[in-house]
Amino acid sequence: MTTSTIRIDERTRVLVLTGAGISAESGIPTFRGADGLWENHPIEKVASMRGFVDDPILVWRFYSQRRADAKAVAPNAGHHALARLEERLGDRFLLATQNVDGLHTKAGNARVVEMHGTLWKTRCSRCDREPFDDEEVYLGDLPGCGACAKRGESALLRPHIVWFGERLDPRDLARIDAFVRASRGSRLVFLAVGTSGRVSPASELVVHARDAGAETWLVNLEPSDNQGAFEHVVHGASGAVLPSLFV
Ligand code: BV8
Repeated sequence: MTTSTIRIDERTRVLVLTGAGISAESGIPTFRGADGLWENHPIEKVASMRGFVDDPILVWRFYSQRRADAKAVAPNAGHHALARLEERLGDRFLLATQNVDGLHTKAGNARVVEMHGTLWKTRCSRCDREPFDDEEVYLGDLPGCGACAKRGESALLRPHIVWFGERLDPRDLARIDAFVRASRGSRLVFLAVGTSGRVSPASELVVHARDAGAETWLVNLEPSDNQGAFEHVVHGASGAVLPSLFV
C-alpha cells in the first residue's frame, strides 16, 4: 500500500496512461494474465490483420467474446478515482488508455484517448466509411459491409481496434503530444496504471513525458518492463491505491 501521495495544486496537469491492469478488478482478464494467450492462440495472432485474413471467424469470435465479457462488468474503484480526478482538473487532465473495454467512459471520464480503438465500434476492412457503434456478437456468420455491397463489392466488417502491426491513429497521438507540449511551464505529472509496459508506442509515453519535465509515477501490481523509466513506483492494486493517491 502506498504512503506516498501526489499533491495537486492549481498549476498541476496530469496525463494518465492505463492498461489492462486497471480493468482486472472489474473481472476483465489482462493480456499477460492469460500468458498472452486466448484459446491457446497467441494474442498477437488473433489481434492482427494477418490473423483476420487467415481466420476472420476466429478473430470475430475473440472480439465477440470480449464484447460479451465487457458488457457484463462495471468500472471499479480505480476507474472511479480517475473520473473524480478529471472532475477536479478539467482540461488540465487527459487519459490515454490502451484498453478497449470502454470502462473509463462508463465511469464518467470524458477526456479519454482510446489509443488502441474500442470494442464498441465496427468498421469496414476496405472502404473508409465512418466506424459505427456496434455491440453485436458475431459467432458464425461474418458481417459484410453494406456500403461496399451496394457498389457490387464484397468486404468484411472488422472490429475498430488497432491490431499489432497497425499504426495508431495519428490524431490520437497528436492529442496526447499537444497536452504534453501545453504543459511546458506548468507542473506535469505522468501516471501509468496497470500496464506491463510491453507494447509500443504506448510504453514510450513515459520517456516523452519525462523529456518534457514531467514527474513520473507507475502504479502496478508487479514490476513492469519499463518501470526503470519512472521516478516513483507504487506496487499495489489500482483499485486500492488510486482513491488515496492524489491529495
Ligand atoms: C505499431 C488492441 C507501427 C487489441 C492492442 C516485434 C514484432 C512485431 C511488432 C513489434 C515487435 N516489437 C514491437 C512491435 C510493435 C508492437 C508491439 O509493441 N508488440 C509487442 C507485443 C512487443 N506494437 C504495435 O504493433 C503497435 N503498432 O507499432 O505500428 C507501424 C508503423 C508504421 C506503419 C505500420 C505500423 C500497435 C500496438 C497495439 C496493439 N493492440 N490492443 C486488443 O485489445 O484486442 S495491444 C494490447 O496489448 C492492449 O491494448 C495493451 O496495450 C497490450 C497489453 O498490455 P497491457 O495493457 O500493459 O496489459 P498486460 O496484461 O500486458 O499488463 C497488465 C499489467 O497490469 C501487468 O503488469 C499486471 O501486473 C498489472 N495488473 C494486473 N492487475 C492489476 C495490475 N496493476 C494494478 N492493479 C491491478 N489490479
